[in-house]
Amino acid sequence: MGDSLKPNGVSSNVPAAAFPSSDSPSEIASNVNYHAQYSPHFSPFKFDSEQAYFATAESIRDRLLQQWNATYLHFHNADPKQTYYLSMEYLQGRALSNAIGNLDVKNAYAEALDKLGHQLEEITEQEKDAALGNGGLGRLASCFLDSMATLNLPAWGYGLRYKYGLFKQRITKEGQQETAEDWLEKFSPWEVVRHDVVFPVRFFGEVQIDGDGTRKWVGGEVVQALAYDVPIPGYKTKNTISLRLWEARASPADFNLFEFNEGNYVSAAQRHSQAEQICAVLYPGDATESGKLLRLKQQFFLCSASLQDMIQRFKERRKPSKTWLWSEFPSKVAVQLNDTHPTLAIPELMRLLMDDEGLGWEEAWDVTSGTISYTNHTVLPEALEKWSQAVMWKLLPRHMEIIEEIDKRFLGTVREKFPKLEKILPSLRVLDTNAEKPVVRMANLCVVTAHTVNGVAELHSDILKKELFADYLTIWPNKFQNKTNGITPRRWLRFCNPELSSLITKQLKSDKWVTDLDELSGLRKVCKKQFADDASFQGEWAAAKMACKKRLAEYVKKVTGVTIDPNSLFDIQVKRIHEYKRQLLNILGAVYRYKKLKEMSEEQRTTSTPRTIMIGGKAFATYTNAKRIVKLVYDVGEVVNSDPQVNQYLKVVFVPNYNVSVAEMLIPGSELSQHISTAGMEASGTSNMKFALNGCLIIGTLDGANVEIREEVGEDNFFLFGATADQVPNLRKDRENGKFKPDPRFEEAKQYIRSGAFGKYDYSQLLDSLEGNSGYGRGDYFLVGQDFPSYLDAQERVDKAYMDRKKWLRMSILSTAGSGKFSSDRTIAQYAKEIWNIEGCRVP
Ligand code: B1N
Repeated sequence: MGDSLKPNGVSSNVPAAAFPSSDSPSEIASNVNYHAQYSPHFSPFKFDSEQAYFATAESIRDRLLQQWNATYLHFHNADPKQTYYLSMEYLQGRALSNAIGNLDVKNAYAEALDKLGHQLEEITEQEKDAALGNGGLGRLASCFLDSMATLNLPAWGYGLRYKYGLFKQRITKEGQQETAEDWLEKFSPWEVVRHDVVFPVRFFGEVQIDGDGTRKWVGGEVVQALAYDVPIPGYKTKNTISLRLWEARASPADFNLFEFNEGNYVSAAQRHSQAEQICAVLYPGDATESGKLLRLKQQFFLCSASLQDMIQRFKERRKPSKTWLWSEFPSKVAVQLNDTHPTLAIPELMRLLMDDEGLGWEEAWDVTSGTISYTNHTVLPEALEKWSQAVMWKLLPRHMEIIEEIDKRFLGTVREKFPKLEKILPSLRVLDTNAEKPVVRMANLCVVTAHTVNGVAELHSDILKKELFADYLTIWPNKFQNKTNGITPRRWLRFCNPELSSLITKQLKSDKWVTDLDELSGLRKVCKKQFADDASFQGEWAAAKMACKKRLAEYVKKVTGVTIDPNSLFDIQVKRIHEYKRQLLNILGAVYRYKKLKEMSEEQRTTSTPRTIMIGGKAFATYTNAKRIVKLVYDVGEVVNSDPQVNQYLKVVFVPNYNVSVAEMLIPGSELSQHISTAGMEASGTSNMKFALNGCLIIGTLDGANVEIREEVGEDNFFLFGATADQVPNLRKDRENGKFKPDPRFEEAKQYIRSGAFGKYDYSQLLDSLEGNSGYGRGDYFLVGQDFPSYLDAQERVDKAYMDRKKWLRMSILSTAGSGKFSSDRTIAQYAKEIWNIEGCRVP
């Protein structure tokens, strides 16, 4: 204080220096100070938290840039086989805290910022989440990038640079309201635009046939794809890989200066704004699709730009020898399709190889199928992408020719080699020509082309083999694999839960678990008989959890105004709102609990287990029932939380705007989490893994990765309920035949809502979906009523277990101890070995 104003706003006597020569806090402070002054983004003389965030991010970026360039050069010279992960979604969350953690400079930066009058935590919270994804599928892609970098794999991600990411959610009395998420509002310090990396991407036009019969795609409109690279640092390694995000730019020639000069400003810029619309918004659906032309354009834009880039790099790295063959391509390049969203990579690679590089069909086909592999993430029929052939002929005429040829050749081969399949051939084909509106089935195109197809959890992969893709198994018995999903232990334990991390490291006498998560099984020792009384470890475990719960309680207070008691059981369900995920089962359970608490005497109540139920997640803007569920949770919370008879024993909170950063706050503070989808419908789930890793117990169905989590943590440490996947079809039939007898408790809970106990809003349409035998939006397709009694029974077991503090802590420790399998390092190592055939390439 008392200093005169300085242009960088820093009021201390820290000098400004461009490159820190060591990790000492004073050198780092000088470097941050340098950026505050010489990379200005704000008016001078200011150094508030926001300015400090940008300057700190730029200081970290300097370090990343050095490692990043070194990694690029190393890969270029070593020329290993490289994987390219193609995904329409990445849910990166915040980058600063993650980079500081991966670079292992947290203490140094905390001290440096302290010298500059700031707190590291308050600075990292300035960052907006990069939310270029909807949910699990996008977050998986981001966890995979972290693991690829940490395992030193030569692998890159490709995606789109959406201007607006996933919408921001506000909760009011009316329910959910969406507003645009302008994550680039004040620019992102993490992206580097590569003005030299630009590729043309064509849409529409027609196929021109030359005299020699060669075909070329010409005309239409051409949009430029410009590369923005985001550095992805590995944990305690120099390797820093790239997430390359494409942005759509119009060609300068598209600006009609003549029209502009005539005063027709809007039409002069029309082609410009059309081009730029391609990357304007993330498609906000999760597990549901709709045939939007713009979405198809986005998909093709990603595929075409990425493949052109890969081919250019392949050629560049081969230039010195001058003798190389296209047949070598699959031994240098692996392309992984994250669901069917980037399926157009298949016909686009065929086109580039045949029309631009002059390969014949057979040769191009071998290269394409040898390069591409496909991951399926859902069996929900409405989420299986199908594109209208008519739309495709218009937008991508050459690709439709190629798809027709793939379909034709597939038919020919099957008829020749598997004549017995003739009857079912129509369902196996890529083209669905019988439908009123002929479509291309993207999943079938992937299965027919890719050398490997995988599901994302054992149960899901079994369902793919037994149901969705069963008939392909005769043709390709070895094509189908399982790769159980995983999560990065860095973001999801080491960084988001420092209290528990330190305790684990202390107990295991090493932090090796951060890169070898199976090491956590060492914690089981403290739960063995001879350690059973290790009250001190249990006490420390409880203290770590309590610290996280208190932090979470403060957060909940800040964003909702609701006071929650850190001594109550923190019970959380956070994920996209969807009927198959059954948030409705959760809230009906809460309603039943509330009603019973009200009916109890004061004294009876004191024996019940106090609970705080937190629910969060975004509903697709046009998904009416999902939005009604959000409102119902809010309305129940309004009544319960202000009921003085009950609110010491029960709170119900809707946590707004669930995203990666909010998850980092919620998960460490959780004690019970709900993963309660109708069996067979959730392909894997990944938050279940994050919760278990943080010592949170799961109440769940035998669905997705729950099955494997239960195996790993032990069945005594998992609150299981509900029908199994193989029972579901018959249970649905029973319902249709009027054989289902609802439990009175289920009727009571629904009736209580219908009676208006939670306000005037008419919930009959939502509740009607749980009634009747069949019919659209009726007949309880997701079997909430069927599973309700066993759900309540499981909840009773939870209440009892929580009362036995030692037992609960033991279960919590065993949960973390059994989570080793769910590291994305394990998942990615399996992809690398069993699908991509790539090896580590560590920067020396
Ligand atoms: O992918 C996750 C799984 O853990 C989840 O169980 C699964 O539901 C999720 C269309 C999807 N499947 N399909 C999608 C996303 C966006 C979109 O437009 C479908 N998301 C999943 C990771 O494997």
